[in-house]
Amino acid sequence: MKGVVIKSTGSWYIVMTNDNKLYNCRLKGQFRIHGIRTTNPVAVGDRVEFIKEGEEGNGMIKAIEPRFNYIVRRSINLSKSAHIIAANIDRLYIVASIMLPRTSTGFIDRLLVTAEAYHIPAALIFNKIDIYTKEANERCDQLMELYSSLGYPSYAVSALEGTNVEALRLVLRDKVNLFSGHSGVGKSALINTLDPNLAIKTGEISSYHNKGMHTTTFAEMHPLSFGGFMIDTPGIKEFGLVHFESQEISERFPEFRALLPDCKYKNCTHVHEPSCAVKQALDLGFVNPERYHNYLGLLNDESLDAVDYV
Ligand SMILES: Nc1nc2c(ncn2[C@@H]2O[C@H](COP(=O)(O)OP(=O)(O)OP(=O)(O)O)[C@@H](O)[C@H]2O)c(=O)[nH]1
Ligand SMILES: [Mg+2]
Ligand SMILES: [Zn+2]
Repeated sequence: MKGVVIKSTGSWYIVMTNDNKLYNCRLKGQFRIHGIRTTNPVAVGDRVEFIKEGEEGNGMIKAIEPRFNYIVRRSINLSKSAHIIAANIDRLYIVASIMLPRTSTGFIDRLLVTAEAYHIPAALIFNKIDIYTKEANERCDQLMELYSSLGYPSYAVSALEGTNVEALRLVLRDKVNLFSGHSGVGKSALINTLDPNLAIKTGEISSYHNKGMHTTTFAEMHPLSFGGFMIDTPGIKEFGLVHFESQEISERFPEFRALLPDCKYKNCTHVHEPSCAVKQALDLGFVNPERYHNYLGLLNDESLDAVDYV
């Protein structure tokens, strides 16, 4: 039998087959995934082979199919082991907000670099447009234009009022989608609005900190009634774990990657080198100054190198 892992509850995994049947499965023996040591051998999104065993609806996982991508929570460098959040993701959506809580472009860019590093196509969703002021709306338009131009599809929605949710349904349909972002931006609420059959728990925004309360505590994959899956994840706190080499960071900025062949030095870091095409483009206004600023931040501050899901 074959299926996809939609939930992990410690030593049990809920596996869904093609005909939408659910099985409670255990793992057989030790699993080693090539290349990385993981605290969890099987993650949400993994496609597995299992056999029925024991009571009706129970099974035993025999094999995990090779992943085409995955996203991890722990640094491989620092702790020597990683927690896999999810595997086989068609698109990672960074759910952001201009207000309550505000998402910085520094945070967005760090997450985009991470998605690029794990070879996961990324997109942006600005939620809560129902509460935006005129200035917030302008900022939202500006960021949507910036990120779309870089190849990251961008959407502005309201989970509360359902604005532009239908357009989002069309792109999510029949795909494995992962929502990521700060606590309180409305990841779970948006999934509930997208598919009213779901009733995922949502939280309040702390009135003191204007931040979410970390309501979702583990990644779970929800089958969508209109086809495909939505992986809801816990809100991210910023701090550095995954280390990227300078060269790797510049490769993860698509607009810099495109300009590198025009830099004088093939290993140009676009900081101090003469005849740098990125700095020239920046002076001419073709490279966004905020992106360049965030790039320098990533190069200089290792504590900002990546993100952790807490
Ligand atoms: N005004 C407004 N509030 C929203 C919207 N979407 C979500 N909220 C509210 O924001 C709060 C947080 O929503 P959640 O869905 O729990 O946020 P989350 O991103 O899942 O947070 P974590 O699970 O903690 O990571 C709730 O009080 C929601 O009602 C929206 O479009 N507009
Ligand atoms: Mg949530
Ligand atoms: Zn350069």
